[in-house]
Amino acid sequence: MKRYEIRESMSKEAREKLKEYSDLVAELLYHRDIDTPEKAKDFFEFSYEKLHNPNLLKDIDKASDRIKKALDNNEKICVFADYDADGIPGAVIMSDFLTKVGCENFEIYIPHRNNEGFGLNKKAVEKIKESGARLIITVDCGIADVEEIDLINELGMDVIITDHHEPNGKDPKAYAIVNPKQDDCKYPDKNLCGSGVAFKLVQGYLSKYGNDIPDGWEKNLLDMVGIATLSDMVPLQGENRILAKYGLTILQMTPRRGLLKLYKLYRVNQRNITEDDVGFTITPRINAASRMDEPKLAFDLLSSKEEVESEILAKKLDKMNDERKGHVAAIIKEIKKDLGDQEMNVVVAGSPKWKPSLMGLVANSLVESYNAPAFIWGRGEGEGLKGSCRTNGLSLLDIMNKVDPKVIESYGGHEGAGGFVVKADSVDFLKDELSKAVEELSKEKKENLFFIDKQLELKDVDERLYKEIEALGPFGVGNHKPFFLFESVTPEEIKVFGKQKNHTSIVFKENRNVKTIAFFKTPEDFSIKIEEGKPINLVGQIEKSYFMNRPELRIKVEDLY
Ligand SMILES: [Mn+2]
Repeated sequence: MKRYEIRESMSKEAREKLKEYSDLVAELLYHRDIDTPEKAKDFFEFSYEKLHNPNLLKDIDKASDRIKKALDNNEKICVFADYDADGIPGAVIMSDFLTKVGCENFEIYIPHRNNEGFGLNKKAVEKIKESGARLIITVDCGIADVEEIDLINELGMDVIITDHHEPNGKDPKAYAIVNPKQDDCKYPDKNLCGSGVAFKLVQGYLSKYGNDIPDGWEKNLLDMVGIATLSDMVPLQGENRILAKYGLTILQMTPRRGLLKLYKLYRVNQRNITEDDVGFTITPRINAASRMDEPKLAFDLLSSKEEVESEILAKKLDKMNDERKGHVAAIIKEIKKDLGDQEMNVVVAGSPKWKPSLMGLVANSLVESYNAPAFIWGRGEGEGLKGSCRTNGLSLLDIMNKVDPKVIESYGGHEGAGGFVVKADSVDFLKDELSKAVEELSKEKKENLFFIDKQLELKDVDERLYKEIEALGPFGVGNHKPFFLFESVTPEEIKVFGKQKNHTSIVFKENRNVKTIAFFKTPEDFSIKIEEGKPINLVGQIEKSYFMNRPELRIKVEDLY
């Protein structure tokens, strides 16, 4: 079971500084390190003008000049974009931009997730050369691809890298590198996602060469920047907070046919689209395309200008997403059958028959089921067995760092989500190695605490309270949706619902107006037995659903204990 702790309340002095806000808002701000009236004012002010000048980015001028030259000489341009829900919207941004500035001679290249993998690769570079391109513009990748970039130069092409990944000491010989994370880049905000950087290049280009383009035209692209910013897990602070907010605003009025089809298919309420609609509905569908071996499909859908075509593409993507779910569910079932319900400190499973692109989703689910880090591998093209890992406590990088490099050949990622490559002849040692590493680290590690933002009374949950909370959004990484504790509340009615009877709804005696919902959980899935009439503690988030056009205030359960 998790251990919960309520964040300490504010001192009198701290409260005094934020006196123009309610107790709740002041406390939520304070725990986000927003502790002065100036910072609070800044936090609540969303103005497009607050975005930094794109010309502060290193090489932006050089990049713009090179694009201009390509347009003037009618050189073919290839946009090479990553296949995920950051790269794909970025490709749409570049495609819209090039079209707008009158370029017809360009192509979009999105690599195959399983066969080509992340970033540039030499075969792709050769193909791009054969297609007649003279200039390559990367989106959301490229900063680490030193050898591929040498090849691009050898083949007589130029490359502009736009990326937001850590440069990790390598120094690719690109024509221009636009990446705020470069040491010598003075750009004040280092946290943009890949699409954010691509958008900045567009802004920079238009500020120099965009005289014929209507002022502010680029704001139309913010729906794509918004999706990418919310999908790519970049902190929603500073510029990203504004981009996410404007992104949602543009998503509310986007004319993109592909998006409208997705909204319709999944009953997303366009006028009230939220960050959760993006995260739970749009992002997984964009990712489904590459996971199921058709990365271009998501790009085609988002950039489609045709009514009939977009309808067909949306249905295809929907089918593909269902297939993806089916594959993932089958793999999870297979693993669970194999492992049974024994206790284990790490879940390890794999098969050369599984697509590496699905392993992250499988690992996610197994972390939940076994309450332990999960390492799941499959095989793509080539020799290596590629896997994904997820965790709920220990840092994955710490774990993999302890494993013999003869077993885990290479790895990358963050504390909570990563990827790794295993040598086929040492895969039998993987489980023991990981288990040993986890055991050692668990000894060193202190207990994992889960912080609750504030304790509330159920009777206080109403529209007014929701409005206060909502004003702090958009929520996501770096600005989480607040968790509240409702202590000793009494279930009056417990129901399971949904086609597969796998969700639970509870009405509590203390506030019958607000429904409490636990998705993908039945009453048996909680660590305690829940019964009508027996008081329990509820940890949850207050939100509003617009499903089927029926606004409904509700509490989403995080845990019952
Ligand atoms: Mn990215």
